[in-house]
Amino acid sequence: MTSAPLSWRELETLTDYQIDPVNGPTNAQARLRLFGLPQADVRVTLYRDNHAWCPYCQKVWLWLEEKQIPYRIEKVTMFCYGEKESWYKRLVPSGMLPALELDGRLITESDDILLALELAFGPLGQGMESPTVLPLRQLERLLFRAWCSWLCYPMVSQGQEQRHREQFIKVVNKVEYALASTPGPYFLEEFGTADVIFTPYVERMNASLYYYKGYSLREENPYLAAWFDGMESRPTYRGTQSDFHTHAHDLPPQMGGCWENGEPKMLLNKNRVDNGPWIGLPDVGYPEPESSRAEALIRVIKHRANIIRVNPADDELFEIALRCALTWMMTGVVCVPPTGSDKALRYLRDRINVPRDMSIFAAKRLREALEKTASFVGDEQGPPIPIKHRRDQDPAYFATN
Ligand SMILES: N[C@@H](CCC(=O)N[C@@H](CS)C(=O)NCC(=O)O)C(=O)O
Repeated sequence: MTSAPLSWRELETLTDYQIDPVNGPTNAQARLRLFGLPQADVRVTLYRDNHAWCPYCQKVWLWLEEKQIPYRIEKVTMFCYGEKESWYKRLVPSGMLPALELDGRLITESDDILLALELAFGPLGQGMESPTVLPLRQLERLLFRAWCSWLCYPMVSQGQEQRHREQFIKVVNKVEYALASTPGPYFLEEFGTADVIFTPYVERMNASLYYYKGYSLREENPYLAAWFDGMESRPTYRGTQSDFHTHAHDLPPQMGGCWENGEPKMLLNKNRVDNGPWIGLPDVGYPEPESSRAEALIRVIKHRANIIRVNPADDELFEIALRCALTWMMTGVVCVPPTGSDKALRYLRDRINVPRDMSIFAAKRLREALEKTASFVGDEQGPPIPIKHRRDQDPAYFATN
């Protein structure tokens, strides 16, 4: 049996999800973070990308959140998403992110930023230059290079693909060894800078190798699995964490391309990341919060005018289809959307960005509702996600929050 979709007003009554972006848990929407301290205590401004995607920004972001240093956030557009703000080019002519202002002094380069923050506020666990952290920083760069060599160049033969895979796994084994030599899940006895430094790229490796190579970093390596679990026990990390879908499609323009190996496992993984089911993917290991659907709903309600405007479909048709998907997500009641809206629903399914738009489980529930609702009327995919740029995600089309 099919029903009419709920109105926006009716949908609004189904969510009371709210967080305090300033003093509450780590979140990608905040412009100011105070951790309960007065605004007069703010000495730091972090210039970060609008998409909450930049790995070097994530490193500094996570550090500030862990240390609970009050800070302001200024969001900047990355080149492949749209026009870089002219005020930022005046501040940092290269346009590179992150940058940070500390007591009025501008610092670029994420490692220099962390060093300056340590001087001002003390280290996070063992500091950047400590003899225990330095070799781990080198290991992180070794892992990064082995990952790039495997993922970011077209492989001319099976043999070459195999060699790069083995080379990467060799470095992963060193990482496993380092993690095995500490009593807990982290790189050193206590959580600290070393974990923060590994976080952005290990997260991106987990996503991209699953999708492009059929290799599951988190599932195939017990110590890295425990490290991911340890990281996910921290609300700071959860607030910065992305999902496989976002990374798989944001990485190619940033890295200059990601190459699939075409193996059966890879093809299965890719299909699952693109078309679901998203619940159960090894991009997250902690249990789903009860609020995930309510969070997804409030985010769509807040941005619905822009979401409808940027969708390539007719506004009226898509508006009804979107309410059908949200009705199903919140109530389980099936509403068949208008004919031809399958493509439009999948366009949005493919453009939910984690954590920019919502947290990982909220995004999974919304993707699921959009896919399910689209499947009632057809199997047409939306326009393909570009791989050379992501101007389909230009923040200029959206409200800034
Ligand atoms: N070595 C720099 C690298 C920073 C970097 O590569 N940033 C990229 C984003 S991940 C960037 O800002 N690119 C310019 C852009 O995409 O707009 C650091 O550690 O801060």
